[in-house]
Amino acid sequence: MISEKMQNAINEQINKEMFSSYLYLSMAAYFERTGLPGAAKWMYVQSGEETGHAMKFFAHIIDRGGKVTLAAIAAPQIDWAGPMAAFKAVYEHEQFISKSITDLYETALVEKDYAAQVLLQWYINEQVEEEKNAVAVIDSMNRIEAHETAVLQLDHQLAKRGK
Ligand code: OFO
Repeated sequence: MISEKMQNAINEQINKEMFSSYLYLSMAAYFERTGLPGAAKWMYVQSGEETGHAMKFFAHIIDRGGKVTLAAIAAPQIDWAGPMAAFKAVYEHEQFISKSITDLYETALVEKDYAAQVLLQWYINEQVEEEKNAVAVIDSMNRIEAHETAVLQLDHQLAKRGK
């Protein structure tokens, strides 16, 4: 059985993961609107991953006989100053999520919740990947600067994201 404290903390994280999914879906719409379908594809894939993250926590609470409590998902931003601003926002958001995951891990340590600790180790690794992916796109964009053709080439590359 999961403690109430751990359960509540995971429920809050489910909301953050669902918000992440919503945020990246909003970015996908932004990229569709601004003619960068490859970047939109990247965001659709990312949005789907975030729903998966939420569902992994969801299943954990259920498996341990706890109560999943879904809260309202805040409205995400709908416009960005450009592709670089959007991907920088991804990186900032992922840093925020990484901090949130390590806070959850601290709670699992205090609660002596070993099952949650094992689950959270997966998320700690995943956050390394999430931050790395955002930084990789920002780095490519930094090299491109204002060359429109190169932006379109990068967009073509982003369209190849499988998962
Ligand atoms: Fe769920 O990792 Fe991104 O937000």
